[in-house]
Amino acid sequence: MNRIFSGVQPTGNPHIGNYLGAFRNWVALQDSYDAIYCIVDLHAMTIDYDPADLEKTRIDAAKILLAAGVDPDRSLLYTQSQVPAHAELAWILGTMTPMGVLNRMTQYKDKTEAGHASNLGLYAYPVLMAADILLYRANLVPVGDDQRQHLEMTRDLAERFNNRFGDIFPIPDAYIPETSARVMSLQDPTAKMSKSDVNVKASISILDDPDVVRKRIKSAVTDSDPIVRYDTDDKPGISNLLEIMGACTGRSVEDLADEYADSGYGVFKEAVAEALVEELTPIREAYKSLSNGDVRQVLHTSGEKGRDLAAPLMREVRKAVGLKGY
Ligand code: AQP
Repeated sequence: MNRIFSGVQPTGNPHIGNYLGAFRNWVALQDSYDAIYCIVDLHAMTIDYDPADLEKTRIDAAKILLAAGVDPDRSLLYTQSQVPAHAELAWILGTMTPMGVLNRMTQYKDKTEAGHASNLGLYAYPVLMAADILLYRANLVPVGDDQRQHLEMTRDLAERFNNRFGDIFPIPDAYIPETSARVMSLQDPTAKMSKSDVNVKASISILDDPDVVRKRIKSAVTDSDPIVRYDTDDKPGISNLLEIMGACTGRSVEDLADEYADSGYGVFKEAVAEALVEELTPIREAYKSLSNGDVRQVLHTSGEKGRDLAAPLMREVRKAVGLKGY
């Protein structure tokens, strides 16, 4: 069976962008792939954080994934720091990453411009992400559109490594969904929805109550032309809502735009909110039924399996780069 790998940062409340762009596909792909999902806590340390919060956000992220349908009997779900080989492989890959390649990565620029302190970890974030993926010889990486550039770099690093040291890594493909690959902020539909957005009205958390979901959709920024139409350039707010509703109902944005074209924004927004409430309610209910103890047990068991899976690959890598053990 081919393998998939993907990760989420425990940096706050996961939002509907994370769910529609990534988590939902993680759940669906478990049927046909050997799946490894990771709470990437080493990545979360690249921006300012409180150590006391990290435990809560790690458990919460794992609990949300289990509630959304990640099945620990079929997939691994653990935290990145449980498998030290992620960091070791990142170092080795870092030694063959040209500075020019890292300078072109937009995430570092975006984060530092948004006020996050610059540090080596944040700058080298894409190298650690490449290590996460390559460590398990993943063939496919289901992610949102914002990770496209990092995936390209991962492919490039795998090729560089293979060319120099022998064919060790498969070249992984990105799996980016056709709709909702970039769910936009509800307050600025030209920017992606993000956990780190300080404006609470900009996003909807996966665990938000139905009333909060309805309020957020009602206050979503749109435009003054009352026609519901899919046009990401002229009507980014309405297009974003159409994509959200399309992802929740399985209907195309064109079909939805036809149905709601003349119904007015109020009626359309109510329909979007109800579709979202229907999609999120089972996850919220399942989340409530899981205990922190259950989640820790899953992480513990999966972490052990992750270390066992990574060990033979790291032996091969060390030997290939000239670090054979004694
Ligand atoms: N808006 C989004 N639309 C679709 N997919 C998204 N993803 C993230 N945002 C969207 C995908 O979710 C997975 C986990 O990503 P993450 O943990 O990096 O989430 P984030 O929301 O990007 O996190 P932060 O902490 O808020 O970071 P910034 O500030 O960079 O946005 C990934 O597959 C991602 O593609």
